[in-house]
Amino acid sequence: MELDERRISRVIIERFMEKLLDSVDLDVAIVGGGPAGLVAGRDLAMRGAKVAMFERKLSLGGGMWGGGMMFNEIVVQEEAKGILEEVGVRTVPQGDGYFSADSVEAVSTLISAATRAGLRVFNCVTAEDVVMREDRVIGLVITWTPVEMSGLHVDPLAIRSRFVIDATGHDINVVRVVERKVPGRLFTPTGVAEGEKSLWCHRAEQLTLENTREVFPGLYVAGMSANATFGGPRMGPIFGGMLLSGRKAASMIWEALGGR
Ligand code: 48F
Repeated sequence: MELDERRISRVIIERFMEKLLDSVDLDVAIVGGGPAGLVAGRDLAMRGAKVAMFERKLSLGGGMWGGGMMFNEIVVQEEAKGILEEVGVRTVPQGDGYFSADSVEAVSTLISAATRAGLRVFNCVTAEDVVMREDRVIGLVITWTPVEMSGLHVDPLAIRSRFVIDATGHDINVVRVVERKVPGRLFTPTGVAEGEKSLWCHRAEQLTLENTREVFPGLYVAGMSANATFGGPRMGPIFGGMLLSGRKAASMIWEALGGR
């Protein structure tokens, strides 16, 4: 068989367009492909939700690749290790309820599990705004990250989604947009994002889970985003809270979708 460059291009273009066209109308749009977004995406896809993830970088995984200070090992606590193990990540007991995992194995396996469950992924795509109707988030405004980076004057595209998850980590990029556009209306005590507090590992892990919830009609926060929105502390390179938060966001949204 003689390879034909045109055929290769056609396959790529057609397959990508199919994916993109089928993602213009979603049950759930997840912004950010770190550990929280990946677990939420896998859980929702496993249940049968139509769910897509938009990640601004070329690779998914967010802050998990680098372990702690580029030592590529992560720590999880007893309650969360099951999430790693159920996708096939090997964990190593370290005594007293601490478990470690290789961060590269953890990220690559979570990505694989999420995509194989049916999560559609659009990498190199930045969510720059939300679509809003009568005070409810009903979708995302997306653009290619290189367009955003280069400052080209190109209009974005919009997609609809019944729910959006801000899993953008410390930056809470989606929450910040909503805060700017409808000031004082977030479901936080002050109506605005409280901002993340300095490191307190134990409290942060508890609060990440508690803070995983709807922050504006149609918009949920998961992972570090939850603490940055509701004023919880950061936790450093322990990742159990991220995994459990992604799972909680998926369960809440699945219920809000009617659990079908
Ligand atoms: O930061 P990130 O890994 O978020 P997470 O899932 O996990 C946090 C931990 O990694 C770590 C921690 C635990 O110890 O505190 O920081 O809560 O992943 C967030 C992802 O969102 C992407 C970003 O590139 C990263 O991969 N992202 C941020 N803003 C946008 C975005 C945006 N506007 N559009 C698309 N992706």
